[in-house]
Amino acid sequence: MTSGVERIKQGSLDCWSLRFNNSKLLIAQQGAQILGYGHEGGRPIIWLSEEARLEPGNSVRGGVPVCWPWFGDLQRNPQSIQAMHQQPQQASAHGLVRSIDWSLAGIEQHEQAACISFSYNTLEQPLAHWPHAAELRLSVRLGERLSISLACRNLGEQPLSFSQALHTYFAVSDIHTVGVEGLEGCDYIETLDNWQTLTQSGTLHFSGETDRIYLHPPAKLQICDPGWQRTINLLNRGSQSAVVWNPWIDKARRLSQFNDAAWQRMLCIEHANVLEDMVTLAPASEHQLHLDIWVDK
Ligand code: TA6
Repeated sequence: MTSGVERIKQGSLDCWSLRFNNSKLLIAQQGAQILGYGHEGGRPIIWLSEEARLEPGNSVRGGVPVCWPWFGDLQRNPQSIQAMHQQPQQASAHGLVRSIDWSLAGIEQHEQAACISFSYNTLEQPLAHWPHAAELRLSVRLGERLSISLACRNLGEQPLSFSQALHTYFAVSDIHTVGVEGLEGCDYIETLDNWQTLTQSGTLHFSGETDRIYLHPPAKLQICDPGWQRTINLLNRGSQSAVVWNPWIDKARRLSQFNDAAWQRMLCIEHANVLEDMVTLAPASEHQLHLDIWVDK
């Protein structure tokens, strides 16, 4: 068993390369954003746009963007989350921390894994128009599985309300042939059709733009990819909402850092706490969102 952690530059971003046996992972200090994960000589498990702009201050398309202290459009969030921001109408999508540097909190490598963690403390690095005291910690453990955890601690004297997501982009052989198992029977919000609530019947397959918020899905989901003869397993704790997104043809053309044909090779399954699953933390308390990812051949 060999593991290693090496600091590297990727584009203009300060990154770390983690290795464990034949697994490899790339993570950027900016946004504590995982930019890639896979096995040596194998196909990627986590997808990064071939047009990704790896430049400071720029959100990067792909990997695992951390969406916090809100997910999506702030004005689509519960009032208590909107009220945490001084100018909610001006706020950009997916929160404030995915395109700014976090602090390196720790590196560890041993026989069983290579680990790295980053923290973001709003008392030390204040966030524009969001004057609240909180500390985030993003921890990654690269072993036989990839384990990601996002912890948020309320450092203030008032309750802290937020929504969040690990906005994970997965690599797939062909979106037309992929199925997502585990969602059958789950209610979901169809954001592309008046945000109405519908119920998933059977395996989720894809035949058009898909942008759904699944409510109370099971802890384990699977991406079944017959083209690459693999199943990506996703096991989460701490999230009761999962966003499933593929832009398909037309939206792909409108997206930044996104090749017109890339929609066929990616799928987002985002473990989140959004809408009724938002988080409100009492002073000094902490919330943790964990995600384990591994592939069965
Ligand atoms: O998670 C789904 C989503 O909200 C989509 O609607 C799309 O906007 C995607 O996130 C990408 O958002 P971004 O701001 O990274 O381009």
